[in-house]
Amino acid sequence: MRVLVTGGAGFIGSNFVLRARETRPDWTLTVIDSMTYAANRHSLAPVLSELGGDGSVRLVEGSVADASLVDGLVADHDIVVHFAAESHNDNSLDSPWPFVESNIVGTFTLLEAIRRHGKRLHHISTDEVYGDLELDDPERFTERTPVNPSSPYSATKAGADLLVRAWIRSFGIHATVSNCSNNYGPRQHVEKFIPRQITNILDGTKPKVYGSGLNVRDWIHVDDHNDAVIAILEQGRLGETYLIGADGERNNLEIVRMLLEIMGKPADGFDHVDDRPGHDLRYAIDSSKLRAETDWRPQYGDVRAGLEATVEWYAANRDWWEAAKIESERTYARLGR
Ligand code: TDX
Repeated sequence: MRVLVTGGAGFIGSNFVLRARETRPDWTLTVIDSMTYAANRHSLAPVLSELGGDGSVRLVEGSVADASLVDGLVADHDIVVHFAAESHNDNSLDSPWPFVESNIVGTFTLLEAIRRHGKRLHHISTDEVYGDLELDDPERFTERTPVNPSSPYSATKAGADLLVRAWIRSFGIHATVSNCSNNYGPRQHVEKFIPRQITNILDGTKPKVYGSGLNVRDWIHVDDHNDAVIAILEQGRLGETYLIGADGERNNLEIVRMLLEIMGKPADGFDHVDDRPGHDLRYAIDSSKLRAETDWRPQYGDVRAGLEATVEWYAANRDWWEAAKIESERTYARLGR
């Protein structure tokens, strides 16, 4: 099977490429990535010949919103796994247009190529499209929860999801959608919560918690997410949406205290900073449908074990993150967070 991975030099996409290389050696993988600040060629080092890797993956630099480039690539592959997106909420509050362009125009461009060439699409999305839950709400998000996004980022992801659903219904394209909860793991950009705090501690700076820190996220290790995507590709029903989650609900204070403890620092060694405008309170995923229809089960049952491995990765890979850290903290200083 020839698989085109959009956004394959980003966090989840690059981990998907490495995971698929390991578990599906018969697949041919091509990456298209616009190589924005959020991408890192070195994430793909084991598979890129120019970085001393085995040369098993081709990296094409370009945007998913580039219709002629996308048309040629889609024509040459059997399936497209669409990770490419602008993904950081804080950036979408500061500058929303790149989110509309990548997430909405990019997904539209891909859908049109998929329709022309009769290929299969798997569209990667987020639980944020459903808005947020109260802390004490007994319900979790399911595939039937109505979309209700809060931020420019989540609105563009909800828009993209709806485009995919419309192309399935109106044009009969072969596609599936997955909405996953918060990912963590190696190769995540240091602007995100967990790597920002790990690298702060490694740099001798205190972690920065927005507002009260009582906001809850449903954490999943990136390899568990990508194994679920592979399960949907192989066992999912065309036209369906699947929610991916690993029952990893923790509030931000619990995560920061766990990181401080893992890294041998006092549990109260963090700062509270200004809250994010419109900050979603809680996300929580019910992944019963995925578990009923595929044999996928998360391998990292325990968030703490996953965090320990992630801390080790950042400690051992300073070269990978150091330059991005300087840029990212410059942006946070400007935003006052
Ligand atoms: O320094 C920080 N301090 C802090 O308290 C940062 C960067 C974040 N936070 C909080 C905000 C959130 O409650 O931590 C939580 C997680 O923040 P992010 O890592 O920015 O993730 P979130 O906004 O929850 O969105 C993430 O999960 C869903 C991804 O960035 C999205 O792309 C994905 O769709």
